[in-house]
Amino acid sequence: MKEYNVAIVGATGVVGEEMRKILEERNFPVANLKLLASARSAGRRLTFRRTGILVEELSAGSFKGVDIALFSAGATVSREFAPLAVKAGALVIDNSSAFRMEPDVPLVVPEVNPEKAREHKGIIANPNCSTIQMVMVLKPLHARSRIRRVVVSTYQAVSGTGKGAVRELLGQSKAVLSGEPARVEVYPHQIAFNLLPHIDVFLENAYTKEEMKMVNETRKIMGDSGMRITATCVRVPVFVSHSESVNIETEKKITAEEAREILEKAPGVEVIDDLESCAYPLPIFAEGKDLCYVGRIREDDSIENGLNLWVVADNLRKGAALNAVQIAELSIK
Ligand code: 3JN
Repeated sequence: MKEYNVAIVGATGVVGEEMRKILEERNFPVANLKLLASARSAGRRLTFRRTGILVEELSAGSFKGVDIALFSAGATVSREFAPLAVKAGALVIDNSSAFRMEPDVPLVVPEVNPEKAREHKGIIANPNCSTIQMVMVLKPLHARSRIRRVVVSTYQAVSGTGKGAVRELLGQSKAVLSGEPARVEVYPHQIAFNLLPHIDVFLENAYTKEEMKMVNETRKIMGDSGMRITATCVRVPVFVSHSESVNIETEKKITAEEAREILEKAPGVEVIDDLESCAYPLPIFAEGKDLCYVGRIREDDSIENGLNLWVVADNLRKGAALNAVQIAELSIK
């Protein structure tokens, strides 16, 4: 079997670490793994297949001999270094928002639009975590009857912000429980025992950038520019896994029973929906798992063809690193 030289850019971040784990878990055919990070993290040693690998400082010359570069170091780094990686002959799979909406960059969720991965010109974009888990359940329902409108509210874990936010939730929780003042550094307000209707920056239309990412990316992935979508993104004091309340309106009626049957057959999706035993998707259950979990499937009687769904997935795995590695798997098939 052919093996590939793989690089992870942002190797010491929460998503970069998960990428390294997933490449190993899924036995991706790696010949050589290069771990790249900022000068601050360079020099650390991380393990891959029981071997220590030295983290190198990312530079313009980092991509010589690299076949596949997984980027998870933010949009600024991607904008600067992804074109250099492409020029050096690598396929870039980029987890940032830098290229997602560019017309000649495919935005791919392998269970949803795998065919788009073939159309790349060197860069394939990984969608935002909240978008990925939503389209995983929208797509199979849309295939039954076109979705006209989506109203989504998210409940996003702090790991989506990175390691500093994980430390902040932990530190603030301990402080509050000990009756001490909570130090606020990462978010504009205390996140422990609180929630913040504010993810990424505010835009001129009063939505946040995270909310507009969900709107625009979903339309692109679903291939339906006329789909009406509105989002409210909320940060909650959960460490891992994003949850979403998703309300949809379809052109033709899909009953709750039909929706359950469709979702039970959907790739990468598992239905957890047993009210008698209080079984529904939970963030602490989804953590470390690869599927998107959906439950609380019920008809919205306030409109003619409405459904309500509750969707939960590990934001670092299916929402980021796993989806990127699945794209890499698609690209070498
Ligand atoms: O906050 C979350 O839960 C997800 C965060 C995603 C994120 C954070 C900073 C910059 C992104 C993203 O993936 O869209 C970006 C970005 O690349 O713009």
